[in-house]
Amino acid sequence: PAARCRLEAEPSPLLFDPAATALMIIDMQRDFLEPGGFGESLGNDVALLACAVEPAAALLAAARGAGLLVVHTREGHRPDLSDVPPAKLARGAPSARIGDPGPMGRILIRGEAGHDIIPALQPRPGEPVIDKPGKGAFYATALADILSTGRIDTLLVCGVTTEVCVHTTVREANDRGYRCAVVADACASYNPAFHLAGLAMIKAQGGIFGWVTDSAAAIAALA
Ligand code: C5J
Repeated sequence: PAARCRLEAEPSPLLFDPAATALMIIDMQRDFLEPGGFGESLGNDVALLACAVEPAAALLAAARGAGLLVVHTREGHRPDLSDVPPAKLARGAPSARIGDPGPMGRILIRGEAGHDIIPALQPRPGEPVIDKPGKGAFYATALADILSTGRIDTLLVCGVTTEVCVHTTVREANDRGYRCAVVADACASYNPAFHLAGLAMIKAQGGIFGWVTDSAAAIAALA
């Protein structure tokens, strides 16, 4: 498809066609961003993710305005835990495990309040919501089919956390041939050093598996 927009990014500008570009918002769920959910159960300070909300909301508005396909993802599991690998369930020493009761319902379980996307980034009808059991958005989901049906070749990616679900998804997408630009300030990590390192890894070596940009540049490119 014809490349019509120019995104300022590192390590180089990226030319993209909005009709072939999707915005992917990764796991901006109450379970990760609000107290009492999965993120906090693992010992994290969830306030560290709040900085990504406004940039992601501005990016979402710009993407909708430009007519991009918007794809939301949610990490979570079936109520009977049949899709949780035992190794994931048993990992670490959390204060509450996946499926345990919490103030936002059962931790990381589909249908519970904590599993929902935060109010500022609620999906609109018609926007695909990918429920994923893993860190990457392609594993055990229909994402590949949705992107190929939409004739998508480029992804703008934001969400949480930079070095876990954003990174895994971008690595998977890169191997599948998608050009991925990660929107740095619309991503966040419980560990700010990991956020920076994660972004540095993506754009190193001439953009070894993607590009890094920010919300101002992405919004300007979509205007
Ligand atoms: C994590 C995620 N960190 N969405 N999930 O477990 O990054």
